[in-house]
Amino acid sequence: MEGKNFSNGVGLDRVQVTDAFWKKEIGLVRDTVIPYQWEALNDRVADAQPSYCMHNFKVAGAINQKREQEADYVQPVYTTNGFCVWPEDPGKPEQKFYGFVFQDSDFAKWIEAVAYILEQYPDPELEATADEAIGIVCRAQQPDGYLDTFYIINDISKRFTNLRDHHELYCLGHLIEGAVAYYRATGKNRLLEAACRYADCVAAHIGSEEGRLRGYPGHEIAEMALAKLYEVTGEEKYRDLGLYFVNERGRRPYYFDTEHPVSADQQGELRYQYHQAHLPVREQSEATGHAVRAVYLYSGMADFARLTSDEALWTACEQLWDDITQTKMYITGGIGGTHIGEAFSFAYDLPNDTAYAETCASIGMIFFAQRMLRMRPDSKYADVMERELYNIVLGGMGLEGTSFFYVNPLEVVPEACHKDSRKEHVKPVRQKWFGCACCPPNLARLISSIGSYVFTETDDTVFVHLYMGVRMERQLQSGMAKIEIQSGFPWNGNVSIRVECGAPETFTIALRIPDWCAEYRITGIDDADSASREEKNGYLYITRTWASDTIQIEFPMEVQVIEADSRVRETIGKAAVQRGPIVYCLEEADNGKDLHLLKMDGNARFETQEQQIAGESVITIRAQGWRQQKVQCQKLYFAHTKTAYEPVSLTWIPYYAWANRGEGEMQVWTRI
Ligand code: FUB
Ligand code: ZN
Repeated sequence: MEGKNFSNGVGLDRVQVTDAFWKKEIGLVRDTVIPYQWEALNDRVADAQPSYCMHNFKVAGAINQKREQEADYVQPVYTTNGFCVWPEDPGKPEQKFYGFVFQDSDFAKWIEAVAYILEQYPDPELEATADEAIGIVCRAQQPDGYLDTFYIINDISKRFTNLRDHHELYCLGHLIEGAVAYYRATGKNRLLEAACRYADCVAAHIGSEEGRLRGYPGHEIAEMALAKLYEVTGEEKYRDLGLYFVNERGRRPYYFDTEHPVSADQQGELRYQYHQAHLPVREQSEATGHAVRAVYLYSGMADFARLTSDEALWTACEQLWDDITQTKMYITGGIGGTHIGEAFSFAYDLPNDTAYAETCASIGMIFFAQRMLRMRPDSKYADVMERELYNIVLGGMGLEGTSFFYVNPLEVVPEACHKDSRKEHVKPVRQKWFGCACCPPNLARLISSIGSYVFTETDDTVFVHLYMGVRMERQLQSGMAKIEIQSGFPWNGNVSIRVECGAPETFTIALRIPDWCAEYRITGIDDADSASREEKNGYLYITRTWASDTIQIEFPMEVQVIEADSRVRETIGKAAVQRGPIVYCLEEADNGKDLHLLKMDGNARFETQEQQIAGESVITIRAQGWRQQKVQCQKLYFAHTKTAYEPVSLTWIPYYAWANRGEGEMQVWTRI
């Protein structure tokens, strides 16, 4: 692999977010989302679907305690289909497991977000709540390290019998991610030890050694989590377990068939695609199946490609990346064209009104992009990272921080969501919480750690992938250098970078040139001082001797009218509006009902203006367009005559800000 000069991440211990836009988002996570989610995990949010997450840990802990006290204690055994919401009063049967089988992961994602916040904003009260929660979780752990409340409560003898569906390894993965983050933030290792013990327990039961189950996770994430655990502990056993999971997937005979014998008519390989288990991973080049699972797997593959310098694994990752971004990704960055299996559809099948585009899947794309960037800095990865961030990630949460989208459509007609069961998954307004609440805490952990996505670095180069106000420190031979970025993103493309070195030193700063920017301007570097500049793979490399210098870059943010490849049937004859990293949409609140009757003019004068949406200042776009006039006709069908239009003013708002003014129509793609 190209010189193997891989980059390192630059974590929150060295990056401080100073950006007004992102500080507000992080503040929302700290002050609103985290406390709200803690209430949700404890089932204290009125009118929201209960989580039962902490309830389950408490029950599992009590069962543990009882076992210790009564040697002949008999565990409760319940019939379950894996998604057990019990019909009885949830207040009474304390010893039962409630909710989805992966409910434990809600805690893990919450504690991860808490950790990122504590790393940036020490808060003894929040830390005490977190420690208390960790105590509840750790009390549920079995003597041999097993830690999944579903089986601890229901029937521990059945653990590891349904790796395909029962998410024990998914919960392990999230637990590791949360535990590593908490350890890094606080130095406390109680949860990290619990995660290591659970990983050890899994390794004792699953693997290629004689007598172990040759299984792998039905829902990926343990792969990338184990890579992280290896990097933080230095324990090769965690690297080996993660790599085993990656290598085992797709091997024949299919492991899942040993768990779930299939009838002859079910033998097709299609069903393995759901789990990305249809082929050994190095032979995969098309993204298939459940979109979140897929991108979590690809992120783990990228980790192991880097950790083991595995060229074939890298090539597969790159092909999968290109397949997604060139044929299966919405303009918003959403992935997963069909709600059936929450999955990728076939190439170019990107319906707007039935899109799945799960929030978690876009977060997974950011993980994937970050890992690809560490191996080979190419702006194609960071461009997508930015697209995901400013559109799906921000849009996944209400501007107030207490309502969320799971599915992120590009076109909504509320009546259709209410009356058409094919669109049941599409919600016209954000929800307070979900029974299956994977997305909200995923958003919290991503937004709170956003500073760690800005840079990667090698010995001689600092790569800037995202533009936001940050301060970063970098060790040089002569001491610490400070790099400070100020940026007007996402509303204007003015960026200034100040470098302060103790003594002059030569190194490279590589700046991403965003894909939406045709021409940029750079000032502040004196060309005569032999600054070497080179554009490579979408980055401007500036190599010079830095002392105390400031450079200014301007990436002009023009309004762009975007068309899709003609193979995307859903968008033929339509266009979308984008400005800088922000994709725009039309909403009923500004443009009236029946958005499908509106038509835009690609050559119109697009004017930008600042506008308040639900108390938040955003830049909106206006242009002259038309509204098709209704034909007053008795019949459903009639002979075509000239279509009549009336001129109207069209107003686009940032996609991320939609559905903050009540229920109404929305569309990203408009007739042109
Ligand atoms: O299966 C766990 C999570 O729930 C998945 O990542 C989501 O897609 C949802 O199915
Ligand atoms: Zn989700």
